[in-house]
Amino acid sequence: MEFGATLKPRAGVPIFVDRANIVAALKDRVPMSNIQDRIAKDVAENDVLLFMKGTPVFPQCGFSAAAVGILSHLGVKFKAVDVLKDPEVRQGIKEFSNWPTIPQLYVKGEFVGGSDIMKEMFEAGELGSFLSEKGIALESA
Ligand SMILES: N[C@@H](CCC(=O)N[C@@H](CS)C(=O)NCC(=O)O)C(=O)O
Repeated sequence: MEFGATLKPRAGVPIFVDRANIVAALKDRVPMSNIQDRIAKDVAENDVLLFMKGTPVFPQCGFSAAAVGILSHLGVKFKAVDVLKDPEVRQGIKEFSNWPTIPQLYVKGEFVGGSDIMKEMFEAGELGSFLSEKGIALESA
């Protein structure tokens, strides 16, 4: 049977089989991609990506606030993902990196660490140079 065909079921009521309606109906039942694929895509598409709780303007956790503070101090443009908006992302990101906590910083597809690692690198002057080596622009530099 071809999409767009008109069926005549026994009751005699024609049913129009429309591809768009079938896709829309299936979308709710079949995930377009799993959470790991979604995370991998986001990590691949954003040079500096921070998974955090809350937003850069309203962080919902001190560790996330510290991560944002460090990146902002360095003048790094970054994309933030609020894991509190989606429990699947909150769990999925831990499995993606095999790291149990949030925040999580990714640079050019590479997992860098959480807020403690960011703080240590920043205090040692290593985070700025790491970002520069990766080709990330630092507005404060
Ligand atoms: N030592 C961690 C601190 C982060 C942390 O402990 N995060 C906790 C509380 S915000 C967490 O993500 N817990 C798991 C969860 O809430 O899903 C780091 O360096 O980032």
